[in-house]
Amino acid sequence: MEPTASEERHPAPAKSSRSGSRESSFSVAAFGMGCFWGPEALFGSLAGVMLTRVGYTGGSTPNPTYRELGDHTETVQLCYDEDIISFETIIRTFWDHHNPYNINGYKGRQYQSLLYYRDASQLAAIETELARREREGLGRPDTEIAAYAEFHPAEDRHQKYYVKRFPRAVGALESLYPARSGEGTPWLDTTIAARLNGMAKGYLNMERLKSELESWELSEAERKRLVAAVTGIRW
Ligand code: MHO
Repeated sequence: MEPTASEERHPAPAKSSRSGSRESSFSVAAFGMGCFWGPEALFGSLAGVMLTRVGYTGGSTPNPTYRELGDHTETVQLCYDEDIISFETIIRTFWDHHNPYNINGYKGRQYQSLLYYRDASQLAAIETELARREREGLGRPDTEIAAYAEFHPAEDRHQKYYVKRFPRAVGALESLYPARSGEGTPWLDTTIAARLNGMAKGYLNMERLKSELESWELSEAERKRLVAAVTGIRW
């Protein structure tokens, strides 16, 4: 079966959201924590994170590129399902996996610790977590915390950087999501690519991925096809 529907490309979780419409429980946030390759793999390995994308945010320079970043910061943007992963878990992962102090010394805003939130409930979770960290003696991070503004996706070569070191994994993704004319590289924007990118960096193993795949809302035929493709990869 051809995975043409975008639902299949971005498999939604089995659990439906509170309001009944699946998409309504998806939330977005963006994180700067140094070179964006690693954080994309880290967050991409987490169940509940549906899509990841690296890009540039936080500055005012129009049309930033990797070479002409201006005052922007390298960030990873996540789309996640809050019925599966809490924002609290995401922000703890964020602060536990980079040094949010003192990082402005070496590359200016490129590697700024940055957190872009989208709504009031995320901001409340951030304030709770900041208070908890202070109580535990971790101090106040230098993280720039702001309401979501523009996000400029980075060049394709920076997307899913680690899985691209494994040509057979890329081959499997290409066969699952073949490019159609004018579509760019469709596999880049899939949940399975986010997971395999996490696996390429060592954040996830095949057993965990296989068990997570059991909970994805897919037809059995599609699930079998996905499992066969990922377990068949010789890394
Ligand atoms: N690893 C690179 C940084 C690339 S990242 C997209 C370096 O060491 O310069 O900033």
